[in-house]
Amino acid sequence: MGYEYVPEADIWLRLHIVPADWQEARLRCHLEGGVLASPSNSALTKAMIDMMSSKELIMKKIFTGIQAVVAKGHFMTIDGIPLSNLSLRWADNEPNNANNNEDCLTMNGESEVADANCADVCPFFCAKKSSKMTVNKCGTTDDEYHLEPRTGSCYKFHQLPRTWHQAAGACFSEGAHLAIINSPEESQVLKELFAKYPQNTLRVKYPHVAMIGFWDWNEHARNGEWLTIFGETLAAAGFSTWSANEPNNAFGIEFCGSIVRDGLLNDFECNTSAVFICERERAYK
Ligand SMILES: [Ca+2]
Ligand SMILES: [Ca+2]
Ligand SMILES: [Ca+2]
Repeated sequence: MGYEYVPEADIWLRLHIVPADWQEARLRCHLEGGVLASPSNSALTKAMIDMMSSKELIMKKIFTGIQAVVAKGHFMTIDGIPLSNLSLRWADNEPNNANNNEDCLTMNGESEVADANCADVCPFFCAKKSSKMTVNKCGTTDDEYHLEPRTGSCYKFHQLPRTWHQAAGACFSEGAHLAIINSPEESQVLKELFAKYPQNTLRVKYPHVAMIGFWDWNEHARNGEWLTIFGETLAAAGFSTWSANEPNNAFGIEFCGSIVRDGLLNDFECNTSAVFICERERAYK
């Protein structure tokens, strides 16, 4: 999963080289079951600097998990440690709160911090505590994945609603993918999984919808080119049975794939949050 163990800090650390804005960085770490990392002790700071150096990021800045959430200049880590408790050095001429819009903290390769615009994009680190790292039979440390003998895949039902693209990212960050139905039997498996979460237990606007891994690749042309996230047609993937009166492209904005309670396919709005199902094939890493 890209994490390296840092024994001196007893923590797992992952460097994300592809830059993201601060909110996105925080979300990405959260989806991985970690937090946006901060240089909160000298061992961790050293490990971060070493990893930046090995990836030739030493000249660049990374986002830390330190933000001024409540009031200007009152910086604290995501887990609530105030900046004043950390022994960090400001870079020259920092903090300057440029344009009165610098509420997120970056760190450079010399472990100097600066305030920066949260909408800038920077590489970042995610950190995970060392405890939850026992691998189960789904090949993951996440015990919400359960092996289904009928398909040989593991599935996780996400009750916390997300948009389709966020859901796809959440599955990928778990070493999985939004579920793809490869047989009528797998449709039945997902139907039974969905039934374990009855409508009245889900806090979501559309509790009859669970997003899965297909979408309209030609959404702007609106010609209904439904492919799996790996680019196969539904027929080639092994299942293409739509629910009654679907796809209906309701309101002209349904370009993402889901199932409904009968386990059959439905088109759904990409930008509306819904529950979703991730699939981990044991061969898939
Ligand atoms: Ca600044
Ligand atoms: Ca599948
Ligand atoms: Ca629909």
